[in-house]
Amino acid sequence: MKTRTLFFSFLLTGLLSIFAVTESAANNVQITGTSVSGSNITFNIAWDNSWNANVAPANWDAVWVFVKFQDCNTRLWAHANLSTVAGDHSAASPLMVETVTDGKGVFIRRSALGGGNVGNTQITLKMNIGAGTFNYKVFGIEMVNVPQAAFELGDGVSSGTFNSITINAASQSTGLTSSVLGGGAVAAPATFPMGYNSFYCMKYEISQLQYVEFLNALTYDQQKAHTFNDPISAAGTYAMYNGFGYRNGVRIQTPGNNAAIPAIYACDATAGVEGNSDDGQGIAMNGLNWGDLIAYLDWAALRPMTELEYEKVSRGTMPRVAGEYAWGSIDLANVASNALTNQYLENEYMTPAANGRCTLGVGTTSSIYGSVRVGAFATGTSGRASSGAAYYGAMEMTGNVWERVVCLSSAAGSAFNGTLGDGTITANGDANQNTWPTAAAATGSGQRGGGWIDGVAAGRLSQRNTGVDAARYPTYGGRGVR
Ligand SMILES: [Ca+2]
Ligand SMILES: [Ca+2]
Ligand SMILES: [Ca+2]
Repeated sequence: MKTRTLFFSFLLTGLLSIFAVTESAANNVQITGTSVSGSNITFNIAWDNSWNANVAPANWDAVWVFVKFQDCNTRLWAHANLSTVAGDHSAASPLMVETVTDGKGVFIRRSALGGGNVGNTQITLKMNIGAGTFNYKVFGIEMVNVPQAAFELGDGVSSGTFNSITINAASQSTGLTSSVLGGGAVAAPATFPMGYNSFYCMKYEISQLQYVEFLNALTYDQQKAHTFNDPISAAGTYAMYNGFGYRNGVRIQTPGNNAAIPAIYACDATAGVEGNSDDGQGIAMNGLNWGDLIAYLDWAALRPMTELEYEKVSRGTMPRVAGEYAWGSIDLANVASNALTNQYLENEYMTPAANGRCTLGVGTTSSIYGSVRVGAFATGTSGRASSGAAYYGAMEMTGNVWERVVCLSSAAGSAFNGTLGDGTITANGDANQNTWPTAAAATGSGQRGGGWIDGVAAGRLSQRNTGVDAARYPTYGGRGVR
């Protein structure tokens, strides 16, 4: 699997007729040239190293695209529903628009077998929103397709592992008992997403730029719920920590006004001027608690993954290997110190090029004491083991920041039925989707894959960490699925 990312930190604002359109880039997705005509929104999309393959893993990548619109009077952002009729949208070659039944976004992907960079390609989407004067913003998140397939669960040796069983169509349709699952798990009913059915998984952990874009679409109260320091704090205050910590450069560019006007956040890892090329836009967001993660996922109309889905995304259809990491082997070259080149830049990368590169076991004396750029191990020529890629092309499923998962540790976890986020969070900033483990208690959530400070065993594909933790912690981040 070849994946390589470049990051573009531009933020352009254009005035088109009465519409203000903000354009953004998340990871290396570039969305430019946005215009609105009636209910149609047109833009160009580009991203690097896209694929649609009929050889193993026989999947494709895609960009989950959703649109937010801001009422010019109330200044509140809302989620735009898109037409669920494929023929209402259009995409120039080589792309196609894949609609979803809830209309909360679309997947943009290659329409035919092929691979390589996708240059600026025009997309037009039909929105279903009422009349009014609005600003618009188009968001894009890179995803990998995870096809429907049976897969092996558990590795026989790792701490807390499930039993060595196969998850197949029958497992999903009938459920699994506690004794079949093993590992002290509670039973999984047929409604619990087990990873057998197809879904999409974010290619990368949530980046600092993506979190900034999320914060900047919230109200003051919602921002307050998802940052450590209040949005009213002075310009230059870091959002998640007191001071610059753990390579997290998200900070306040313009302070909010007490419970009325939200703050404006920016990436500024190299402190001084916000939004420069060396401001860590692509570094994995850290310091998130469960509530922060699921609010982001609800807002983006995604959902959290289950711990069984975590193993499917990572192992794919390959046979289990005792003690394996997300790249399917026990090769390990954890980057512990002083091997990070182009720090905070869009091409921050790790050396040397050995198999099993990952961000685990970073010590307190390291010059890298925090998460690194998502995709930092991948190059144009790297393979699965050298880039640390999971089977279907997702990156950093081992290490960097922990993957937060819905866990079969309690009834609160097994009740999860895969309800998708709907693009809207509460006035207080909470995710509010049926059966999701709640933000405050986090009961039913767990952690997979290890974080940058953890020992290497934590990165094992089948090691289960079922302890409930609702706190913000410097190695906590995450990603979503749909
Ligand atoms: Ca800067
Ligand atoms: Ca990770
Ligand atoms: Ca919601």
